[in-house]
Amino acid sequence: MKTIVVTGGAGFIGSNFVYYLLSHSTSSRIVVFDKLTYAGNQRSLQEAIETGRVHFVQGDIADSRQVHALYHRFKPAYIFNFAAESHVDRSIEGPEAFVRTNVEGTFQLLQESRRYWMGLKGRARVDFRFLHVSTDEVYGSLGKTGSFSETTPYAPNSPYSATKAGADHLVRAYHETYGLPVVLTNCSNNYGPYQFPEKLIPLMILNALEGKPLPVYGDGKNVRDWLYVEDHCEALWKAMTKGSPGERYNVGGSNEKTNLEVVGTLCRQLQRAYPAGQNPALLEKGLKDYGKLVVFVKDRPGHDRRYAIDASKIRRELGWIPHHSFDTGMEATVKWYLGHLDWCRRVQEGNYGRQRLGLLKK
Ligand code: NAD
Ligand code: TDX
Repeated sequence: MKTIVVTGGAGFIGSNFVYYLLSHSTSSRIVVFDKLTYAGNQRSLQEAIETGRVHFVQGDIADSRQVHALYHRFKPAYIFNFAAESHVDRSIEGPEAFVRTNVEGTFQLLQESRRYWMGLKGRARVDFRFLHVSTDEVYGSLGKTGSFSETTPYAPNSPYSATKAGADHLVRAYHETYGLPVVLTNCSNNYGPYQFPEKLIPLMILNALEGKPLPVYGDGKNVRDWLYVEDHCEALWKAMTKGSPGERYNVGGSNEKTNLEVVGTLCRQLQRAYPAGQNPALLEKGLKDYGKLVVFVKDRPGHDRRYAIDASKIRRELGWIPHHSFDTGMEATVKWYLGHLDWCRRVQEGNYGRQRLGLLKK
């Protein structure tokens, strides 16, 4: 039985990936290694752990002893590295944690992967892979046209994307220098179940339900290329099992939307699922339309204007295609949040109050 290690598996994409593995890799043992920061929550894995196929270990990827113990104990065939500090706004206020986890943490995983892989023999050595989950933000910001391909030069603009870029360079170097069988993926914005409510879509859904302002940064015309998280999970599994060592794959949904369009879509979806006219929080304010809650607020410092991914390589070489349109994905997402308000309350409790993050203090 293959053991698959999922670092950061208690976070948004990691937990979705664990559920994906449970249904698509039915004979593997899954080990989640997660520090459980504010963004990680074992609650997100509750049903997965109940299957008996998922083993949870609390630990820090930047701690070499813990990482060594992880490899020694579980002898993984595959490592998926999702663990990261992931919120751009928080990286503006406190970049240190981003350097430690995203750069140093990835470095410690690579060091241990190399040591461990060198000690493997036969088939186990040939099959071993380290897949590093990265982002389109490493490529910087686009103008009105064009898209990021695998050969676009890096130009990260936030401390978050700079630390992700640093990690990507290390991953690449461990292949070039030591031959470590790594695969690198750079994906666009994900949305779906279990996303921590500091990110645009869940924040807007929860604020709207509570009749709170929907804070749109700047003019709301920044563009992101949205991908439903399950489609990302499928791309990662394909990249691991069919991709070639040393290769990089860009992943994106070709769903470019301005932030205002995203907020408009989710307000319409909410209106269908729970009309504002029946929501006491909106009735109290005399509002019959969630869209009336939109407010324009001070822009994010260094706010990237537009991201767009050219995913033709992974489509062509690995046969990956996204299955969710933006409308079906958003409908599923709104439904999920409406059905999981208890999860939302518990992950925020004592941790985060949906306050504005990432403004520079004078
Ligand atoms: P997230 O913030 O929801 O989850 C991150 C997880 O990593 C949490 O469970 C957290 O506890 C854990 N973690 C943090 N520091 C750790 C450490 N030092 N050791 C072990 N675990 C640690 O993030 P996400 O949105 O699920 O993103 C997962 C990965 O995908 C990240 O690497 C991110 O850069 C990348 N990515 C995210 C998106 C997106 O839209 N969310 C898009 C492209 C790529
Ligand atoms: O309250 C808000 N208002 C607003 O207008 C928030 C939280 C965000 N925004 C804007 C900023 C961005 O243009 O919405 C857009 C999306 O913001 P985030 O959800 O913070 O995502 P983004 O900065 O695009 O980064 C995300 O996608 C790439 C993930 O958080 C990263 O981890 C991933 O690498």
